Amino acid sequence: MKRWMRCRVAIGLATAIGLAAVLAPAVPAAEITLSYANFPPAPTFPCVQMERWKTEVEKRTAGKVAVNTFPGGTLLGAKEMMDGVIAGQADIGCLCMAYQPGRFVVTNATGLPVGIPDARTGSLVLLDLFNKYKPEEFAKVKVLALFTTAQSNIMSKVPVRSLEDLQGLSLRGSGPAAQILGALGANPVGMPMSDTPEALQKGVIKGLLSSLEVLKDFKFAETCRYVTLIDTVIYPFAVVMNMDRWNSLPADVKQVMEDLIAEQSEWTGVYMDNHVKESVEWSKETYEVEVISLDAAEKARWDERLKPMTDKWIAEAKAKGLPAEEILADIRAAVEKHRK
Ligand code: DTR
Repeated sequence: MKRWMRCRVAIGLATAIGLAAVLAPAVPAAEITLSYANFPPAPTFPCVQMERWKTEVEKRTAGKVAVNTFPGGTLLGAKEMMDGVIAGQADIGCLCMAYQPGRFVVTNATGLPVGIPDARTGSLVLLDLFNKYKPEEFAKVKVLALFTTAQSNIMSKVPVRSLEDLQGLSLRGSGPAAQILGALGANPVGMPMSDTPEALQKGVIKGLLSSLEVLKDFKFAETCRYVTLIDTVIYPFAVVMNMDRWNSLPADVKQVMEDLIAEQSEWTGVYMDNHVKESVEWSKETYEVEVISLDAAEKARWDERLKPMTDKWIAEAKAKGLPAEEILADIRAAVEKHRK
C-alpha cells in the first residue's frame, strides 16, 4: 500500500472509532445499587421470581437502579433472612415464612388446611390478608412481594398408597408441613428446602412434603420415584426490604416498586402453578415417576387427622391477642373471591 493510502486508511479508521464512541448508546451508570439475597439455588422458583423483579425494576427505572442478586444462601441463609435484612446485611431478602412459624403467626395462617387451591389464589389471598392486618412483625421492613407455593404433596423413594404406608416414614417438611406429617403418623424431619438434597442423598429422609415443581428444579424425581397426591397446604413467602434503604429511595423509584407489589405476587403464583404441571410431566417422562391418587374414602381419613392443626393455631393466635377466627374467615372469603 502506498504511503498516502495507508495514511487515509488510518484517518478513516480513527474517524470511525471516534464516531462510534460518540454515537454508541450511553449506558448510564446506575445511581442506586441494591443487593437481593435468596436462600435456595438459582433455578428454583424463589430465584426465578427474584430475577424477574430485578429485570422489571431495572427496566422501569431506565437503569437508575441496579439489583445485584445473591441466590443459594450466598449472602443470607433461609432462617437469617428477616433479621439479616433488618440489620442491613442485604437490602432485600426473600423468605419462607413457614420456616419461622411462631414469628409470622398471621401470614402463616395461609399455611393451614384452609382450602387454598393453587399458588395464584394463595398469593392474592396472602396479599389481602397482609393489607388488612398489617402484622407487627413486618414493621421494620418494607414488603415488596408476597406469594405462596402451590399445594404440597408427598414425594418419596417408596410408594405411599395409604395412611399405613406412611407410618414412621421419615419425610422432610417445615413449619405447618412438618405438623401435617406428624399428624399423619410419618416421622417429620424439619429443615429448610435448601438442606433437603443432601438429606435425601444421605438417606436421612425417604422423601418430602412440598409443592411438586421441586421434582424438576432440584431433580428430586431422580431419587423420589413416587408422588402421592394429597393436595394439602401451601407455604407463604415474603420479599422484604430494609426500611432505612427503602426510605432513602427517591419517590419515582419507590413508585415503580409499589406498582410491582401486586403484579409480582400474582406473576409468581401463576409461574409456580404452570411450573408444577411442567415438572410433573417432566418427571413422568424422564424418570417414570408414578403419581398415586387416593380414593375419596382414603383421602377423608387423611383430612380427618389434620383438623386439630387449625385448633392449635387458633389457640396460639389468641394467646398473642390476635382475632384468630376473623383471620380464618377472611382467608376463606378471600379464597372464594380469588379462585378461578
Ligand atoms: N414447600 C416449601 C417451600 C418451597 C417450595 N419450593 C421451593 C423451592 C425452593 C425453596 C423453597 C421452596 C418447602 O418445602 O420448603
